[in-house]
Amino acid sequence: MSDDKTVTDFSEVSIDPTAAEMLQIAEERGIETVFSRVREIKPCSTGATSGCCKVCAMGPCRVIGKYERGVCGATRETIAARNFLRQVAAGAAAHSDHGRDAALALKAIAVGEIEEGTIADEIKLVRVAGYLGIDPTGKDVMTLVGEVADAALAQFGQQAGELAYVARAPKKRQELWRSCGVMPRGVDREIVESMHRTHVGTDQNYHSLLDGAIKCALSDGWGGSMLATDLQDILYGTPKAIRSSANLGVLSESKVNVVVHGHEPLLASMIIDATREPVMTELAKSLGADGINVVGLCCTANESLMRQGIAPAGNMLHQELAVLTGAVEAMVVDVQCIFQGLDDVSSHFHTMFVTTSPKAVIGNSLHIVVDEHRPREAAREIVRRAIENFPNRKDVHIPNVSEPLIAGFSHEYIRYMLGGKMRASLNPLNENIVNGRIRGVAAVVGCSNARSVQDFAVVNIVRELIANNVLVVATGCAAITSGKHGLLTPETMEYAGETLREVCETVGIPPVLHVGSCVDNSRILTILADVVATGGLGDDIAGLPAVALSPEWFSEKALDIATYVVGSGAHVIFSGVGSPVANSPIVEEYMISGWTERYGGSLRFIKEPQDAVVAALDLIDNARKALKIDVPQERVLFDMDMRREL
Ligand code: NFS
Repeated sequence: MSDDKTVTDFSEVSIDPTAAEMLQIAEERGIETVFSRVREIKPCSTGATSGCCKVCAMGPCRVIGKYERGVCGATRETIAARNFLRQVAAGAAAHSDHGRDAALALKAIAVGEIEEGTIADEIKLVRVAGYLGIDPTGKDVMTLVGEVADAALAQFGQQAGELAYVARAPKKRQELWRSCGVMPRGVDREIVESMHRTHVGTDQNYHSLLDGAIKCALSDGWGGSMLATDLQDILYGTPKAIRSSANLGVLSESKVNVVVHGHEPLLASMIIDATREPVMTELAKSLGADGINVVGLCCTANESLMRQGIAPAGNMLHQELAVLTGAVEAMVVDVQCIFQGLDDVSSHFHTMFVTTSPKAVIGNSLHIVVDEHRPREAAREIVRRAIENFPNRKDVHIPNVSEPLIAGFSHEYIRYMLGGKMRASLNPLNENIVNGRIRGVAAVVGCSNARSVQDFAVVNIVRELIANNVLVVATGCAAITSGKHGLLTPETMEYAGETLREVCETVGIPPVLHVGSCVDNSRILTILADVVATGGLGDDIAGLPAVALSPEWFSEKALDIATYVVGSGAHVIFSGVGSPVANSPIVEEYMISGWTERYGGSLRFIKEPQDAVVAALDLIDNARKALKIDVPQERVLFDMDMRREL
């Protein structure tokens, strides 16, 4: 990207044509956005690389250049690893809190606190009860809901032992976690311990700090996030394939537009329900609108797309752009990835900026809490106010751009697609990996970052991977990016390599599968564990021809996800911005070779997308070689004894 602040060729900041269209409006009207500020503010090179330590008041110490230690004697390695662990802990806290909130919502339903509270997937409820060690026999639904909620909540506060969900990982992995001392005990316990370890004068050995990062992240991946996914499926339904479309063109010229943005599905589902009430439609019509249109942003978009087909208006960098259309009556947000800049951009339009979480009040937002105690009432109030705001619209400019997509590929739905209802399984996937038609699997996950050209890296990496016969699963903003650029349809097969295309045509799936939101990266862990259990590809996640890429990462949650994926045995490649631990080449290298040796997975920061693809293909090919499937051969099927052993 050019550093010239006067540049107005907006195609330089995004490959999405809607961005240029909307930023032109921002410039004409003198409205600041993330895209203009990113040109003004240079990142601090000391902070960006972890050269800065600010955990005590003898500093902050800038341990760069000739300095090798901070005032207290902390080395570059300690400082880099300590900062990294703090970031992982923040990410794990944010992600796992979804699981807690979902458990609290279940609990509120069980005790009758939520009016009209319902359970969408009773089959999943029974399965999750099993994971949590609850016998569902003879229990009515609400009793079971209450017990599952209590058991889930107990996972957060558990002080000793092991998280219940680690039993879903391959046996070999569990043993490795025990022997490395990183088996997570309780979700909150590991996050608190991480904050303690990183307090000044506590853990000061980078190996130990980075083991702490693995343990903390595992408590989210195989704890908080996995619980969030499961409990949200129970509450709102387990996703199955669903059609929709993505980009700013999903906003309506003639209807009241309500944008739901943030992360938790409670808000979106309550808003959607409220808009469907006849009284609301009548009110909208009485004020000159054709109805009410709910669209999503960020991971709230993914949650409501997967379950209700709500169209995503865009990924994280689209939040201000949506308001710039002048067509948004209400921007309703809950938690995470919400720019404070939305407050200012909204003030230039009639848009009502509504915050709804007690955890997140932003600037001068209108704060109406939608929590598990009064969700419907609050949602109705927001929708009513949004409708009443419709007559205040002035100039509207909605780009006529959107792409169709298919989403909803939960682990359960992928099994169903591959094996049908009676023989749901991952067998065909494993067979096609073994016979080489599918070279490997890549998870393309994470954010969009204004420091890189919006969407460029994700789109190019996804296209290149499928052209190389790598099946892609996508989550988070990377999934929305894929959708905006038409990569989530069966027609994407035209970009796929010949053998991957054959498989996708036979099974009837696109070569890029939308697997969900960022907490749904836990679905990818479940798929990987199932691939191992299905047989023929080794006895651990480590060694599978699978790799994860986060091409445009920006948040601490992305670092948390990367770390639990590494701890689970897979290789992760981040691109876009540089390594957050680059001030310590020793730590940077340890995350590659040290973690590979210890956990079988690694974390690399490779700035250029094309180099990231080369590295990903190398990692996949090396895994195929080690599994001795680099030449096509028949798969060894596991018999019952071997499966039991697993
Ligand atoms: Ni993930 Fe979702 Fe997007 Fe990144 Fe933010 S919305 S939780 S952090 S930016 S993918």
